[in-house]
Amino acid sequence: MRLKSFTAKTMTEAMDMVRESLGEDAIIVSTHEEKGKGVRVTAALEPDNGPGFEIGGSAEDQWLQYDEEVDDEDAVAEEITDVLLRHAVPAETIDMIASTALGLGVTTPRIAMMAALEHLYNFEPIPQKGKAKPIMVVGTPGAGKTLAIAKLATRAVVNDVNVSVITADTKRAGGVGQIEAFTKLLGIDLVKVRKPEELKEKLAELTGKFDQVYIDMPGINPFDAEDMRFLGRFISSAAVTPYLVAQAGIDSDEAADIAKAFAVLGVDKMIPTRLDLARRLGGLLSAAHEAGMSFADGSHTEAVADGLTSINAEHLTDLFMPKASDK
Ligand SMILES: Nc1nc2c(ncn2[C@@H]2O[C@H](COP(=O)(O)OP(=O)(O)OP(=O)(O)O)[C@@H](O)[C@H]2O)c(=O)[nH]1
Ligand SMILES: [Mg+2]
Repeated sequence: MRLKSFTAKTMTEAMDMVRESLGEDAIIVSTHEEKGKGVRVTAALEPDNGPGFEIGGSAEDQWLQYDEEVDDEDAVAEEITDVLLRHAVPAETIDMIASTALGLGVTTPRIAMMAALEHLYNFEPIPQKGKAKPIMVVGTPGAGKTLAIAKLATRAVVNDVNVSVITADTKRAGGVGQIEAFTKLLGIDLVKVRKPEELKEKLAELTGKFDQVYIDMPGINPFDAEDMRFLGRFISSAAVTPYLVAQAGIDSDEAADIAKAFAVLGVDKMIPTRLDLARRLGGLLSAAHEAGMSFADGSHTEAVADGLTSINAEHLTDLFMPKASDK
């Protein structure tokens, strides 16, 4: 089975392109709105059903050769189950993903996995250009919040977006210094706040002047009521979009409990980090599933210049089932 992506101004146009090129049997694997560009639909088709397949084409319109087909849908579900077991995904989640994949009538494990993940999880890449609400990163100590802010601010500066960075990590020794090292390099002033009221005031000042404001928060213990009250006051002090910075590789139950605690404060998107350091990604699926978190962008390296990567179903599938050429 092969995949093809179509980009058009509207969903109807993109669907027409899918139908024209692949016929009525095409399976829609994913749909994404791309700001300024339109809609991108990725569709797949069993080779038996399609016109002659050829590898090649332009970058935007390319057949991608994925892993081999297997005998039948049961074999697909088995392969997906094996992969998820290796990633320490809880049994219930495995059943959910495997049965969704089974219902698709697809015989290529990677495609089935991708379509199942697209169907079951939400993906909301962090806006890269244009004006968005201030972005606040929250999470447990050491999860990768400050590095994520440094990556986001760097990407914004490279894209000519006028950015400002605020830190509320002002109590801990070295908290300010760490983010300041990045903002200095980028030539951005660092604004320090201690209290929610100060954040509100500063945001009122900065929002008109800057296209995007990023807010770095101190590490929070989600099981400590005092910590959570502190964070809750910051989140509700102004119209900000909070993102949970969630490190990959931790136990599924633990990851789900952490995500659920932050979800209570209205956090519903997450930035998985340390994807390069983790061998088991079950925790991320549990956090997404149990706390209703969308996947935003992910961090794969400790190098600021490498930035964050927006996560979609295909990308998530790559993490679980690397393509043969990546192995
Ligand atoms: N390899 C790798 N290292 C990472 C990644 N994200 C963060 N780190 C490293 O993890 C450590 C902690 O990252 P920080 O960004 O300081 O984490 P934090 O959440 O701001 O920590 P606190 O402010 O202390 O709560 C640093 O050494 C980072 O370089 C990642 O995706 N990959
Ligand atoms: Mg930090």
